Amino acid sequence: MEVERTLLVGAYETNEVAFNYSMEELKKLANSCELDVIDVISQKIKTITPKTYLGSGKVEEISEFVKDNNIDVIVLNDNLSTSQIRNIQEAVGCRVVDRTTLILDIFARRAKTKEAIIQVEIAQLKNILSRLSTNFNERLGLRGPGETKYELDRRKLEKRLVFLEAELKEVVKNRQTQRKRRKKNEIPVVGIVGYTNSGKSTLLNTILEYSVDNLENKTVYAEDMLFATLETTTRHIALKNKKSFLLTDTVGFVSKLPHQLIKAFRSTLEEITEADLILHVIDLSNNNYNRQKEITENVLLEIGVKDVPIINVYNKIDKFASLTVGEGIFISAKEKSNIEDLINEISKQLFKNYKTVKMTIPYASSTIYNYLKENADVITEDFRDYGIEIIVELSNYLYQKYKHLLN
Ligand SMILES: Nc1nc2c(ncn2[C@@H]2O[C@H](COP(=O)(O)OP(=O)(O)OP(=O)(O)O)[C@@H](O)[C@H]2O)c(=O)[nH]1
Ligand SMILES: [Mg+2]
Repeated sequence: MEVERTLLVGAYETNEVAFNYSMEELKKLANSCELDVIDVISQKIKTITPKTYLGSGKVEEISEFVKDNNIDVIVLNDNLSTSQIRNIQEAVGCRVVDRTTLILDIFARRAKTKEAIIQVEIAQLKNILSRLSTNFNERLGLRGPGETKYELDRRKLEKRLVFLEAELKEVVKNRQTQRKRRKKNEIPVVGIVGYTNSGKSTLLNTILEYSVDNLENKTVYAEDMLFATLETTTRHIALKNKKSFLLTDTVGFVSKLPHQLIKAFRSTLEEITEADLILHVIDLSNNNYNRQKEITENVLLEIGVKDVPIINVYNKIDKFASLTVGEGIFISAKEKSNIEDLINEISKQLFKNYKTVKMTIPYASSTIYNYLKENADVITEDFRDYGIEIIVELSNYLYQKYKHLLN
């Protein structure tokens, strides 16, 4: 495929620092889409021009640049209305896409599992439909045949949307059954969240190395690119003392994440809302980490995370020296620094309700003894005439199950 020559265009009203950062990020997003960024045009504006977003002088300048440099596509930093996009397109004479469409495109390229593929197509369809319907309304009464075509297209797309949503439901059902089964076993779930490229998948891989059973524990894909991960992966982490938890890695967040996308990925993100603990990974080496942290916190609220405790995990300390930025654990997932501190903090939070108890197990019930040796931390054991006396640390689940044996 030929690489498209791309021009990035952005405008800002006040905050230049934040704007420059968002343009840098737009460039990374464009690169993730394999667009060849030729140049960047920015403008400080007083007010947005409703018709073309940018002022007419700027639009003319862009139009000339497009001709002189054989630009194939313009990527706008903001999300514009259909008519704005169309007006700019007509003025500059090349394809124009906004940030939402670009992000959806990246997701479409990365999606591999059936669930992710359906979710992305749903978000794309909704994006197109929202544009089509405004288009349709605008044209209503103006032209004859065009409307009928829009109307037909819209029906077709809506039909496809209904079909996909039903299919997604099916796919998701299976995963939910698995989740329920886990819930029954009372293994706590820890969700890793954070801005894209903050090091979530690397952290999952690193914590895996600290797991004492490493049987089915395959590592996940981690790479220096935006949205390397689109699917949710869960791994079992077994600690010493027979304690264990499930660790879940999932899709990252980004500034101005399209709303349709959050909605479409609801089932993927649901795992986070049901987690027992969240690790919020923050990339300290990024100048804008505070803003990224805020954006992540806002998305968490949007997807309905309310009562889940959160540990802030400041990552990439190997690239950043000062550690006085906030409450949390400071690690390098890549260099594997302070991972034990993090695991201790995770344990402290997850297992704070565990009780250390003394119990006597009759010899006739030695299967219980065997079960506890396998599944709980048996601290002392004493073989008496009347049974086995043990001191053991129990989860609430096991405590309820065996409290009749307590001394
Ligand atoms: N220097 C340094 N680089 C790190 C560290 N942790 C992760 N990285 C790098 O950061 C990049 C992104 O890592 P990932 O683990 O893929 O990040 P992610 O949060 O899963 O990203 P997405 O899945 O794309 O949202 C990779 O190039 C990692 O090698 C760290 O502690 N130090
Ligand atoms: Mg990842």
